[in-house]
Amino acid sequence: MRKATVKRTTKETDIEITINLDGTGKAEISTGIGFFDHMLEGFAKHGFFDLKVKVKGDLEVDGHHTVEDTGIVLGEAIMKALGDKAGIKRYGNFTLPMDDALVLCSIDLCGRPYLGYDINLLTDKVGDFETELAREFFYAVSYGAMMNLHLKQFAGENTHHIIEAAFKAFGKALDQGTSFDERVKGVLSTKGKL
Ligand SMILES: [Mn+2]
Repeated sequence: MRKATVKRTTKETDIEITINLDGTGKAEISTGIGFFDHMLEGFAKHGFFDLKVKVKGDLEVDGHHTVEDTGIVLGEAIMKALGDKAGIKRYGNFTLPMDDALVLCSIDLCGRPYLGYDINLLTDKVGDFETELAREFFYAVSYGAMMNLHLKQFAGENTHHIIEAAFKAFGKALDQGTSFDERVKGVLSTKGKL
């Protein structure tokens, strides 16, 4: 089982995340922001990850530190769980429809951080979640996990649907990139290291 726990405590947030990349989609999420919990549950369910996320953030300020730091710790947990990346497909790609929304997520577990984010959201908030934080989250994940992460929206009018399609597409793409291909000997890189 490729499983890892990462804890991180600052004056702004107190976070503990456990991820099992070879799980079943079981999630226990508590961030204090209902919509963000809903997004992480969708990510775990559709990526078949077991995910425990416990966050105490300074929500009396706003949701920024809570969402950004959860991204950092989730990214670090993904990288730790991946270990030496031997035998994995490395690349993952999924275009996910959700009613009006159509969002592509494409990843490379290459050891280099990069975020491409072409998502246009029409409302400032969904529930208690400030929608500009979606970008902060994915940026933090891409750095924490040292992965290339591209999100591109092809269609969508409903902000809840667009963000949810992005999180689920990320789950599907990460499931693909972290899964094994028996033809891969060592790591899938001409450099010999990922
Ligand atoms: Mn929903």
